[in-house]
Amino acid sequence: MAARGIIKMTSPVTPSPMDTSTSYSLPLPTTLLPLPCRPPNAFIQGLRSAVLLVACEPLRSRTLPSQLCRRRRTAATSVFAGMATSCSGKEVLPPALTSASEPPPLFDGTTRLYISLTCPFAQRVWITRNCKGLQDQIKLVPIDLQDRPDWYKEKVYPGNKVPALEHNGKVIGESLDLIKYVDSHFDGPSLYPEDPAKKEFAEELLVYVDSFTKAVFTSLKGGSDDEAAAAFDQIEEALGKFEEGPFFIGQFSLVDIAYAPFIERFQPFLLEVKGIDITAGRPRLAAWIKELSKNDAYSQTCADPKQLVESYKKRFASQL
Ligand SMILES: N[C@@H](CCC(=O)N[C@@H](CS)C(=O)NCC(=O)O)C(=O)O
Repeated sequence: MAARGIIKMTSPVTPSPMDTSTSYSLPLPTTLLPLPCRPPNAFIQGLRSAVLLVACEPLRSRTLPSQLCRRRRTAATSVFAGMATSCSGKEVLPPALTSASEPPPLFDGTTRLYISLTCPFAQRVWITRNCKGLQDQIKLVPIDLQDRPDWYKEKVYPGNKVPALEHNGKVIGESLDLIKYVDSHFDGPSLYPEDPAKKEFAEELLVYVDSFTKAVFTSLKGGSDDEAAAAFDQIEEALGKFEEGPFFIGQFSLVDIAYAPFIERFQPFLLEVKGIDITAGRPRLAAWIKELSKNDAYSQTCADPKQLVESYKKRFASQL
């Protein structure tokens, strides 16, 4: 572990069960639409606005090129500075594919990222793709996990989970491997530190993330709240390692991406259901969440917090 011994390592865990909330879908092509600045986590609201804007076709065609340019400029400069201030359009996604859907033309040279719109693991890779400005190079293919097409397991990914990435004639899975893969195999700003001390700490935090989520899930499944509190305390401590903050290794990186989708879910659920404010007494975590919410690459992927809470209520109903 780190020189300061921030993270206590525990044994690796098995993957968390899938997020069972409903997938969102819109019968629209993948494209970027101009939208005004919106508060983070307004996914549903954003989709509604997107539908309205589709009706405004002239506005869309007039504004689209500059939106794309802004993304590319951001990607070519600094993720942290660029993403934190960017307020570009919301990407409208194609409908989730179901058992009734035909497979896409597999291995035709298109790079496809298979996701579920409610899966935190898939969200990691989706954020990475957005941060690197790869919206045009990596096509998102949402899958309806509740009504999964047979061809997904048979022809795409035998692991039958999301995320999976179809690239260069092969398909690979596992979100933590994939965020590194996307970072190192595609253009765009590097999301991994070169500085050896930061790199070492980043590795430790990427190993720790499963233990962190396991500790919180254990408490959600009826375990003691202390276990989750200790896990959040470790995050608070880790966020203090590099003073330039507010991100784990100072600058926004894959580490933030690995934790963000889970904290996005834990925070509103713990607040609503257990009355626990995870940011109370944890100013660095509060600052991290605040700064992250300004990151357009991330907020593009956020789900409606109310829907996330409802999904977790169903999932942990027997423990509530
Ligand atoms: N360890 C995997 C976990 C992926 C995962 O569990 N994905 C869920 C959705 S959130 C899934 O596809 N579940 C389908 C299933 O288990 O059948 C990763 O990090 O990518």
